[in-house]
Amino acid sequence: MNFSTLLVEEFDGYTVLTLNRPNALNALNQKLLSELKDFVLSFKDSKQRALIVTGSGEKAFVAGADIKEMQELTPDQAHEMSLNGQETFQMLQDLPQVVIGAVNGFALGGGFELALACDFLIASEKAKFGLPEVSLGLIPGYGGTQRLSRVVGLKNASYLALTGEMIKADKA
Ligand code: DAK
Repeated sequence: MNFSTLLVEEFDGYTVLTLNRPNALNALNQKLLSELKDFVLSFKDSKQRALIVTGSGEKAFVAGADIKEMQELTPDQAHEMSLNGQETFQMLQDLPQVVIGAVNGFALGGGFELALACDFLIASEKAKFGLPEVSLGLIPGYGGTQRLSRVVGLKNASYLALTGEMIKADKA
C-alpha cells in the first residue's frame, strides 16, 4: 500500500509505523486518519506480531488533531471526522497484535488519545503529554476522556483535561 502521510517499515515479526507529517508536527488531518484506518485494516490480518507507532521528526509524536483543517470543516464534515477518528483508534486498540506507542516528543490532544489506544507506551525524555482541547473550546473527542481515566484514574484524568496542562515524560 502506498501512503503519503505514513511510513511503514517491516522487520522480522514487527512493523514500525511512523506518522509522517513532520512540518505539521504529525497533526492528524483527514488524509492521515483515513490512511491510518486503511493501514490498521490491512495490518490486522498480517503475520506480524507487534506494531510500533511513532512520529517523524525530532519534536513530535503527534501534536493533536490538525487545527488548521478543523477550522474549515462544516458541521457534517466535523461529525464525520469525529466518527472516523473514534473508529480508527478503536480498531487500533482492538488489533490482535501488541501495539507499542514510541512517544518521541509532543503527544497532545488527539495525539495523546492515539497513544492511549496503544497497549503500552515507551516515552523518550523529550516526550510531553497534554490535552489542550479545553483551551480551544473542545473536548478530547477521540476517546481520551475514557481511556485516560482508566489508566490514571478519574481525578488525574480530570485534572489534565480541565487544565490543559502539559506534563513531561518523567511525571507521566
Ligand atoms: N495542527 C496543525 N498544525 C500544527 C499543529 C496542529 N495541531 N501543531 C503544530 N502545527 C504546525 C504549526 O502550525 C507549525 O506550522 P508552520 O507555522 O511552520 O507552518 C509547525 O507545526 C511547527 O509548530 P510550532 O512552530 O508551533 O512548533 P513549536 O515547537 O513552537 O510548538 C507546540 C510546538 C506543539 C507546543 C505547538 O505547535 C502547539 O501548541 N501546537 C498545537 C497543539 C494543539 O493545540 N493541538 C490540538 C489539540 S486539540 C473531537 C475529536 C478530536 C479532537 C477534539 C474533538 N470530537 C470528536 C468532538 C481533538 C482535538 C485536538 O487534538
